[in-house]
Amino acid sequence: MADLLKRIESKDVQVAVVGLGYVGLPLAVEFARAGLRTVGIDTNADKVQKLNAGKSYIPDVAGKIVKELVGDGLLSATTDYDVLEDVDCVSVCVPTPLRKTKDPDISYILSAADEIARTLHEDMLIVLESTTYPGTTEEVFLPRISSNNLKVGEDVFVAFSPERVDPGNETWQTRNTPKVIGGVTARCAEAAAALYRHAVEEIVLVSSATVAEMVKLLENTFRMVNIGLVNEMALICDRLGVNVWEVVEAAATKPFGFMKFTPGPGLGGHCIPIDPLYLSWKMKELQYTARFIELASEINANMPRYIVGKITDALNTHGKPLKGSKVLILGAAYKRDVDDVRESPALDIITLLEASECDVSFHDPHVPHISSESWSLERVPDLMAAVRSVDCVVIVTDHSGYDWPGIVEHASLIVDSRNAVGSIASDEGKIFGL
Ligand code: SAJ
Repeated sequence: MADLLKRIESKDVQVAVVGLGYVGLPLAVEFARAGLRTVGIDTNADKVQKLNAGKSYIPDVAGKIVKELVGDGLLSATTDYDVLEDVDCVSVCVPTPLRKTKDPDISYILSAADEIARTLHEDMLIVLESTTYPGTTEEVFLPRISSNNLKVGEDVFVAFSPERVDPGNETWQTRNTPKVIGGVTARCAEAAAALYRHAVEEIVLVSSATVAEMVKLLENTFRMVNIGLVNEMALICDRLGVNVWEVVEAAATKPFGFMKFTPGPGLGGHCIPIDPLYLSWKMKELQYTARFIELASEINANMPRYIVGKITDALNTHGKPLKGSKVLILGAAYKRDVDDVRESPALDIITLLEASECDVSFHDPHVPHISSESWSLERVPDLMAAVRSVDCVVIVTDHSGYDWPGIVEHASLIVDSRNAVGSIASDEGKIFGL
């Protein structure tokens, strides 16, 4: 341990990051920028090739920095896990999706653990970053990587440190976002903290890996439940004939005891809709029902259907049935100014519209193509021509690149599931808000 700690502090270690996605690539870059020789491992040969060519494929990571670090020999990538035989510290940043049954899928964690087990050696630090249910690190990951002759806390060191990446956030990035770390033992935490101090400005040590796993789940459950609450307020305000956006904006003037969340077409991304379900799934094993999580998940999951109801009502005011009407969806990504469509409510809205034999098209400045099991769409090539030609324009994601005044002027009917148009247009009867 003393030797590893000394080598970490003097940067005389080889670091690896497994999983070069929106979490792993920024982390690998920060380790390399700190002067640590860092190798990224990913099963996607295309990502590996791009990184070794000095290119970034993650919008939040500047290609210029990747090029410099690769050129300086501080950063490289490979698909070959054998490199772990010469690696001292490895961070695991692989996806943790849900299965179709809504159960956790930790298969990526397990396959990374198997590769680490195969290459495990003395004085190795392993940090799991992937969001997962409480107990994974100590009950699943640790036994999977352990070997009989290497004792955790003495010969090998294991910790959990949740990723806190907010894609597209230009203020809070990997280096300046406080990093929570919980070790399987105190010495594990000490080793992980020594490593991460090179990459992040603030370390927050907690007493165990399970506490660290729970910290992340509280963070994301907090968001899911509050988004579910404000979406339910939207349903309530709709029945009262009150503008929910006006209510939210006015409530947000309270300088204490309130945090603003905004209603929307549903809950997208590969984190917020998913991570809390890891917790509710685990609690079922312990005969406990996490009711807030299940209720919020249900409300958020039903928002696309509510939006389709609004589209139906709007077309009805123009004497048009949903069937056969032309509807243009603006913004397919799951949130503003990103190119990611995972769990995007836009896909659910399109699926529902397609089921009603509506003629659906879409535009998104960041997304050229979208598909699901039953349909596949290319982005319309001429946005304003499409806006003029359709029966209804539906705003799902209000990307900052759109010319909202121009769209409002030329659209015959608009359903706004975000507040972009609401903040611009005053033309009653043409715009249906959430
Ligand atoms: N959304 C609303 N209303 C809101 C806020 C968000 O409808 O008031 C929707 C968004 O449109 C999006 C979804 O919820 O579809 C998720 O939004 P998000 O802002 O949480 O976006 P993510 O999932 O990219 O990023 C989050 C991080 N976001 C913030 O902290 C602001 C954070 O929760 C996690 O660090 C990250 O996921 C993660 O990786 O867990």
